[in-house]
Amino acid sequence: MKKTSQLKQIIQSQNLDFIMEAHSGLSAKIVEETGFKGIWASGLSISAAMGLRDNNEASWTQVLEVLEFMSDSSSIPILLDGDTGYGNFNNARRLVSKLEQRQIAGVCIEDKQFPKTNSFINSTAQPLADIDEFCGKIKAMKDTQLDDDFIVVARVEAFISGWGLEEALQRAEAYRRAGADAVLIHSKRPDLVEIESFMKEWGGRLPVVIVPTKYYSIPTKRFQELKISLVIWANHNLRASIDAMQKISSQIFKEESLVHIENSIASVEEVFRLQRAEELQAAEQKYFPSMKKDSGEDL
Ligand code: SPV
Ligand code: MG
Repeated sequence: MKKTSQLKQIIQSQNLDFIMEAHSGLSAKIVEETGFKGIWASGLSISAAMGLRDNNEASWTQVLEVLEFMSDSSSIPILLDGDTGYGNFNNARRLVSKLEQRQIAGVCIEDKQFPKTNSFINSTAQPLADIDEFCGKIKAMKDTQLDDDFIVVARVEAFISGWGLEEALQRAEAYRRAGADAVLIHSKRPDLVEIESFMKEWGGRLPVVIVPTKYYSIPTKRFQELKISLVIWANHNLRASIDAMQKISSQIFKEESLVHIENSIASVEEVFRLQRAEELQAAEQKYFPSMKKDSGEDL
């Protein structure tokens, strides 16, 4: 099945599904190997991995380049966190074309203004997009996609920006009418109050996607009961790797030795495995007959 159709099925199925954050070719591969059905190409994580802020400091083509590595190293669908679409309707529709060319299965855009700021930084100071303008963007994106199954998720930031249920519902309904395939309702509360109130009134008009970063303590069963379609574990590979890198750097710095760390980290062989080094060795035997089996480095 095409990656787009896989993502569409994940979002439209009655089951609660989960996609996991990745921010590089390597992390995308790890997410797939773990068993996840899909990948969240997180704007926060991709920018952080570049050493940048989540404020559109990375250009959209730099993000595309990372996506290309992610898409090449995995075979499950990728949903891009497309921020605000990197500009107006014209930039957003060009983004769709470029994503389709790279076999990215869908994109999520949020109703804020370019350049955006992460939803958990000074969130009430962040102006929302004009509803009509955002609807035009969704329409332009849906009109541009060549593959009918390419997914556009409309992310509602009303709760994040301090607005209430009425604003969230009005926006979600407008985005549904504009052609969005699903809505992402974002909340920064540690509880489910906003999500619950939205789900009650929404009544399943379109599949709903959530990002429980701030309400991490809520049991997943509650999301199922509310008939959420898709949960995004949005930044946990990035955060895990930051923690691991800080610890290992600090230990090696202090000990000026590798004696105590070698067995606590991935082996070099594991790096080679993830890079598919064996495939190249086999290809060399096939396409480069003069290559002696035992020449070169030991792998
Ligand atoms: C991201 O992963 O970049 C997101 C989700 O947009 S959040 O950071 O929760 O806003
Ligand atoms: Mg983001």
